[in-house]
Amino acid sequence: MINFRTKKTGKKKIIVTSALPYVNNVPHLGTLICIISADVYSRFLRLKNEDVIYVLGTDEHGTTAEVKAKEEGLTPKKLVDKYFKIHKKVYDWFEIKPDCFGRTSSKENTKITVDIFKKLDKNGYIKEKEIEQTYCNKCKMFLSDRYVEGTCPKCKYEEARGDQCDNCGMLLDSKELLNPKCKLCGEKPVIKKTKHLFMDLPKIQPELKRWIDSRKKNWTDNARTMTEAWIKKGLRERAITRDIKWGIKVPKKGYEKKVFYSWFDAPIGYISITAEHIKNWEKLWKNPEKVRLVQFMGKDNIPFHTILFPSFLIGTKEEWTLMDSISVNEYLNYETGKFSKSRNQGVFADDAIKTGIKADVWRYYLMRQRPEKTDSLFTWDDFQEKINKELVANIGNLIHRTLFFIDKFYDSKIPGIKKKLDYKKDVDEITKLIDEKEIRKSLNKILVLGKKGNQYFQEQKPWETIKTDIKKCDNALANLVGLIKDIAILLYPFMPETSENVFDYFRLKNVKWDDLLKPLKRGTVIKKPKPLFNKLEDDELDKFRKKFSGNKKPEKGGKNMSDENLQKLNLKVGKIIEVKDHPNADKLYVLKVDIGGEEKQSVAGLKNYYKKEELEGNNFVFVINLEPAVLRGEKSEAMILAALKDDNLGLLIPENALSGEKVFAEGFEDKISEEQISFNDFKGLSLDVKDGKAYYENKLLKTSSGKIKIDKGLNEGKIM
Ligand code: B3M
Ligand code: ZN
Repeated sequence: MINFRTKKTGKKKIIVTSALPYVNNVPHLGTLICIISADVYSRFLRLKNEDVIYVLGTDEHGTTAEVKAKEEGLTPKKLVDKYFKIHKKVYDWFEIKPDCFGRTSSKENTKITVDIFKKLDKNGYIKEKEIEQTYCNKCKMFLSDRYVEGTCPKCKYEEARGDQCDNCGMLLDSKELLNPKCKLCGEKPVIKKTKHLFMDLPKIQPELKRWIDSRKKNWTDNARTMTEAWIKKGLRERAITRDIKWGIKVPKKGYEKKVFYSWFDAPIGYISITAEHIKNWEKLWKNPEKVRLVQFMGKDNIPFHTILFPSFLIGTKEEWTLMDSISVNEYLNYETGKFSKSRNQGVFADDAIKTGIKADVWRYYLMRQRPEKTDSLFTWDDFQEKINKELVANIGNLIHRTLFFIDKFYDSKIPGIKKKLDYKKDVDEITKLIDEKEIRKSLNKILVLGKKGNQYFQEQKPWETIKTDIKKCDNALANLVGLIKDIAILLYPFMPETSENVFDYFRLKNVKWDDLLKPLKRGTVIKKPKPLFNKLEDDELDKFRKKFSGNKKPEKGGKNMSDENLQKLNLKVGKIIEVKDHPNADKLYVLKVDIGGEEKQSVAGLKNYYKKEELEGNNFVFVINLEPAVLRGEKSEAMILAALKDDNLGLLIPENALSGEKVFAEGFEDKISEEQISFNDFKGLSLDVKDGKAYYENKLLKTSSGKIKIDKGLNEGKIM
């Protein structure tokens, strides 16, 4: 039934990378999202018979490690050794199987980094510049931003870090801090001049832009938008050296006391980690004709991979394998806020291991909640619901009831098939989605297939036909067994151990993929089935919640995530592409709206308030789950939201957001109902503007890209 294996014909090889995590902490579930995504994707490619090399490792240099080492009273080397071990253990436990695994503090990385630097220098892309920097007279060293603390110039928070204020979030330069203090000795630092090396990005920009333009069609929206914005603004020179000790020494006169910026050598780590394992690494990394590079990362890493890293490689004037496609995930948040080890808030990898819940189940949940287009939320209720309703009641149930039936009524022997069940379309969809790195969606479709299997079981009623129509019963069970095996194959990239268990029932453990894809033989004696997943009970869940939520209560969602806890309005950002006058009404416009690539028509009474050109090309907020209506002969499939006060009307403007993004009440980004609602339901909801901000049921409305502004300066009013 399943056949998506391609023939090996000297096609392209594929390098898959996932961002290299810093090793100064135990990774949390959010960090694992990107790594598991790359693992799922590369397992899928291997299953397809592609030549894939998955590269993973740890990012070990830089200020983050140096600061943490001081905190723990270790040398940076001891610190990264300690956390490297922890990371390695975590990845093994989560069944992450890179082909090459390594560290950026390796000799190989120094060698390749220095080599690339020298070529950049020779080709005139490295500039020397004198800058002013904070210096501690007592410690006799320049202080990188993180080594300075002081009062935030904006919010007056007294413990702001030199690079950022943790209280108001403002990005800072340590020179701007009021009452600056050296983090090491408490002394007030002075400003001194120092030289640094800069990558001449303005000089390489034209060439870089040509490359970006040739590739960006393969990038996720977030990566494309951010990169284009950087290019449009014009690139600036970027320092690639730092005044710290822990890092790769800069091989240039006058720079003996400096090291490379960790974002210079970290991406080069992908190359050196490969080189440590594969002698002919240049055949992979300097072979753009034959090799494709696919990179997974979180959204804060975009410009380093679409601008900096490619510039470093292009500037050598050698032929490197540059990124072909990128997959950027957004953030996973925890129910009581951000993940924080020090506040004992959130689930960290070591905690996850200690819960006793299998790695496969965690992998499943993290990919089901993969923040693909917007941030997503980890909540214990949702975790329980997905385990119990999806793994236990859908997939697990289908597998168990089928195998149990065969065990009990067929003497464990697989019966023969007469008429094959057809689910090729489902399989094609699932594999196409994962090919396109739509990992979450692909997993959703596997669930749909599981549901269809359960329905088929119900319709076929084997418990009756076993007595009344044995041929029909045989056929149903044989089909179900085939379907189960295919589901296990499709699930393999996500849940390898579970799939192996299913293969084992059919005595197919450790057989080659090609053999696994062949139909099951009639008469095969299956092993005695045991349930694959355990239900997660309430009392256990409460225990976890207590343990991992510090003293804070979840922001929402009481016991069960029930319907009343859903955001009933499905709101999205839409871009108006065309405005026409309504043919039969003089106050109405007919709008053509793009909502994340889908075109919808909307009829809106805006003519007295807005000119066409104020609307065209701009983003607004639309309700997309309202019953479609026909207004004076024109259909309306989406409704634009506006605030109204007396005779003034202002539309809701999502700042920085892209068409298609979710608009949600704070805390509800992952609890948005898809169900249609009537206009009467809509009128019953509370939507209003207070202090110039939009609220839905008294919760702030926003997108994961930013705030919702109310146009025309409306400060108060009703939203409709
Ligand atoms: N270590 C940042 C991070 O862990 C950084 C990624 C490096 S990728 C070459 O998010
Ligand atoms: Zn000092």
